[in-house]
Formats: sequence, C-alpha cells, structure tokens
Amino acid sequence: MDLLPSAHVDSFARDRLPAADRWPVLLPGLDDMRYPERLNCASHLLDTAMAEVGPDRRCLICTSEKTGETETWSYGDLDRRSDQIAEVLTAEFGVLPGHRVLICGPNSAWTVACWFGVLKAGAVVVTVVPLLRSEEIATVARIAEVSVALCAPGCDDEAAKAGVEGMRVVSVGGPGPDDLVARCARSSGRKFETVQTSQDDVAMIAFTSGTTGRPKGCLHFHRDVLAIADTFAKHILKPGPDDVFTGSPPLGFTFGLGGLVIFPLAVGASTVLLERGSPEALLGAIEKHGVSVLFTAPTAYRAMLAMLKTGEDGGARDPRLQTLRRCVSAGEALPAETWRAWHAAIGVKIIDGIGATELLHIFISAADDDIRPGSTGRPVPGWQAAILDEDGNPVPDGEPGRLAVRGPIGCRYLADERQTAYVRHGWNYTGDTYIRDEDGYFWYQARSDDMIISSGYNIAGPEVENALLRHPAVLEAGVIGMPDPDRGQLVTAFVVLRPDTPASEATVKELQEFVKLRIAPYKYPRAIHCVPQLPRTATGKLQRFRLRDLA
Ligand code: 3UK
Repeated sequence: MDLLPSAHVDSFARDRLPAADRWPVLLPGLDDMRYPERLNCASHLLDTAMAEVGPDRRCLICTSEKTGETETWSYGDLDRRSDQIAEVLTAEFGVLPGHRVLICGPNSAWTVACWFGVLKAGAVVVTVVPLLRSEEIATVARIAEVSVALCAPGCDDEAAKAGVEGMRVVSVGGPGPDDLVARCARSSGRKFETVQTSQDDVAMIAFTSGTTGRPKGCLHFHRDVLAIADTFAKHILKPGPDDVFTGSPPLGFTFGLGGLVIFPLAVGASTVLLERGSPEALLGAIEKHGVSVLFTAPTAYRAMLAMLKTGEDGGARDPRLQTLRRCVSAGEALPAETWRAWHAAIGVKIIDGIGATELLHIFISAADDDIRPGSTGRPVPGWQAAILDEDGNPVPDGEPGRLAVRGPIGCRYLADERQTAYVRHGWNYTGDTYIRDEDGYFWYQARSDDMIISSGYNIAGPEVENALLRHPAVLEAGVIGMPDPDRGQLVTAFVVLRPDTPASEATVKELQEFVKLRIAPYKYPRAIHCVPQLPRTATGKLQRFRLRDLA
C-alpha cells in the first residue's frame, strides 16, 4: 500500500496499520473525491464552510441540561475555540502530530471543539462513548497509547481512576484554572497554524462497540472523514445550508459523529447537540429549534411514535414535527412496520442505512421514492456490495449469504489479528446475513452469528421480531435462540408490551397465533417473556447476549 509522506512526528498509528496484503480493495470513490495530498479534514471542513456561509453563521446549538439555557456557537466561534484548544494541547501538554488524544464527553459544543482542536494540532482523535467505566477507558487508552484525555465532568473521574500510565487527564467544562476551558480563555488568541497532515494520515481511532472481547480500534484517515460526506450525505441525504440537524447517537459513535457534526458542517448547516438524546428530548428539540434532519435508531422512532399517539386522528401529520424533512435510521434494521407508522404519522420517509465503525459510516441506503420499506436499500454511490459465501463466491439473488462491501473506506484495525476475519478476498465482511433481490435491493436477515437453528431450520431472529412488532400491543421485541435439548435451539421472544396490555398467558398465546399467521409457522416463538424493557447499548443496539441471561 503506497502511502503519502506523513506529517506525523509520532508514527504510532501508521506503524500499526495492517500489512498491505490484509487491506481490503479500496475504490477510488467518485469524481469529486480527489482530495489534495496535504489535507487536514478539520480545517478543511471549517474553512470551506466559512467561505460559503460566513463565520457568523450559526453552527452549534446546545441546551444545558442544568439551566435549560440555549447556547449558540457560530462557525467562527468553533474555529476560534478549536484553535485555542490546539494551542493549549501543543504548548501546555506537549502534544505532537501523531499523538493520540482521547475525547470523552456528552454531545456538546466543547466536545466538538475538542475534536477539531485535536485534529488541527495534527494529533489523532480517540473517540469513546460517554458512560464508559474506568476499566473500559483504560483498555482503549492502553491500546491507543493515549497521552492526553480531554474529559467532560463525570468522565474525568472515570478516566483518572483508569490509572493509565503516561495519560494526562484534563477536564473540559469543569471548575478551576486547570480546566481546558479556562486554559483556552488564557491562550494567545492567535490563529493556530494547522498541521498540514497528509490525506492518508490517521485522523481518528474509532473503537468498535462490540459486546464481547477486546474492543478493536479502527484507523480512519483524514480523507475518510470527507469521504462519508461526499458519498452518503451528498448523494442520499442531500442536506443544504438551511438544514437544522439533531439526533441521539453519541459523537463517540461514528453514526453520531457523521450525522451530527461532519454532514451538517460540510454544507454550512447547523446542528442541535443534546446531552441526552432521549425520545422526549428529540421531540422537544425538533419543535423548539425547527429541526429538519434527524438521526436516530429504530427503537427511538418507535418510542417517539408511542409518545405522539394522542388520539385517533387518522394518521394526520403531527404539527409539532412539521419542519422535519429528512429522518435517518441506522444501527439496527428498521422494520417495515416502523417505517410505515412513521410515514403515516409524520409524513416523512425514513432513510434506513447500514453503516459500521470499520467503514466509518453508511454504505447501503436509499432515499425518497427509491425506498422499499423493510429493505436497507442499494449500495451508496462510491460503494459496491455483494452477497458472498464463506469462500468469497457470489450467492444467487434471493438467497441468504454474507454481506461483503468495498468502497473508498476500508477496515484497518489497529494491530489486531481479527483483521483477517473482517477483510477476506479483498472485501469487508460486516458479519451480517443479507439477501439481495433481483432489483439489487439488500434485505437484512440477521447478524450471521445470531441466526437461530431450530429443528434443522435456519431462522432469522429479526424476522420474528418484525412479525411481533406488527401487533399493536408490542412496543419492542427481541428474539434469540435458547439452548434446547430437543430442537437444538428454541425460538424465544422477549417483548415489551404497551402499558395497557396485561402480561398474561392469553396475551402470549395471542402473540404466538399472530406470528404464525404472518410468517412460516415453524418460526413462531415457542417461548415469550414479557419484560419492562430490552437491554441496549449506548448506541441503541439490542444486546442479545444479555437477553440470554434474562431468560
Ligand atoms: C448493524 C444494521 C441492519 C449491522 C453504524 C451507521 O451501527 C453502526 O456501526 P457499528 O460498528 O455496527 C455495525 C453493525 O450494526 N447495523 C447497522 N445499521 C444497520 N443492521 N440495518 C441497518 N440499517 O449488524 C452492522 O454490521 O456499531 C451505523 C453509521 C455508522 C456506524 N458506525
């Protein structure tokens, strides 16, 4: 793999890229994606936006949970504060190009400023989702050999407790003169001379939100950050400078980073950052700030729908959400049922899209009239997707197989043997079982290792979940295979019922009959447990291994 000369003084990240023969095939991308050899994605994004919409244009809108007050930063504010952070990092903490700086905080203006400041200094951003415990922080900080951790109040205690040798913990937005915000206020106020990184210098290390085993660090280049805006955002989402974005995914999850920072800033739009993106908070923010573009997970769409259901208004558009123009769903499959209910209530066609931390953002999706509800869509311009078997041979349309994708961004784990499991035959294997239909649409079946095998049948849990979700009493459903002496695995469902539905034997029977009428009867859940809620990750994914413990 021929890489351009690096601007990193500390070559840690480049030294730990996988060997050339373990890289996936990288596609050149689209015509307008020939980036300059020297490219710093942070200053590129800000400079481009300021040239187009001006430095006074509003950029970040944040509401404090404590005071309820709204603070707005312009593009110029973000540029100036990230300059100050870059200056403090280099002058006071000795950060050099290529050093790793961890950012741990809620979705807030200062978290975004840290992201830009670290990159302007030529350092590598290590992102984690807030709420990580000290041991988890220690694990990623040791893998990435982090030298400075920028932590919002709440995260800083955990980071300090992590006790990582060589890692200095700096609070951001706390009291006292040593806090980053106070240090910025004392800085010179001069324009920071952005480090002219190479387009293929590592910009960030994103850790997988995997539920088992040691987290994997995914190395992403400066050009990759722009590539997600130039593929999914530009060709599917199509935002404009007047759009107002919001959403729930944390900025430490690349779904959130792209949807709430990179995509709005790439077009000079503004973004509403919520510390806690609960369904209530999302609804409130949409109404208050006239949000037009929403990023969240399927479960949040369902929760919002349940809250909006006020009366039998026959599916009229809810007036509180009339500014919404674009809704994006990712992280888990979006059931056709959820899509239809949202369309009926809000009048917006949700854009489903599958993305992955390894590939930074969304690579299969569809918008507007191209959408087929229940399908993820087709490869995003710039990307290719195929259904392959274990040996890399194509599987015929209509039959399930492994989803394999390639595009301008590929999986590159930081010094990790598991690279050879994700990248095979030049393709990125996402670990999902999909079916492609003859029109080229991709239909999610299940995570490949979650396929249930019962009495010799292959059953995809999500198909059973979707059937359950069509029942009006079911708010959430999770279906797994439980070990069973007779059948190998027993199709077992966990459901959250509407508050007015009793968790009785009669309800269970009714749900079983309901499913049998809608999908092949052998797939019906032979056991159903009614639970108050389903276990989910900070990124909105069902934690199937925890369902197993619930039974
Ligand atoms: C699953 C989906 C069906 C799928 C992500 C958008 O989720 C993201 O990244 P992760 O690394 O997980 C990747 C895995 O999640 N998945 C995601 N989206 C969908 N399954 N339909 C979908 N629409 O198993 C995939 O392999 O946490 C999503 C953008 C950036 C991301 N990092």
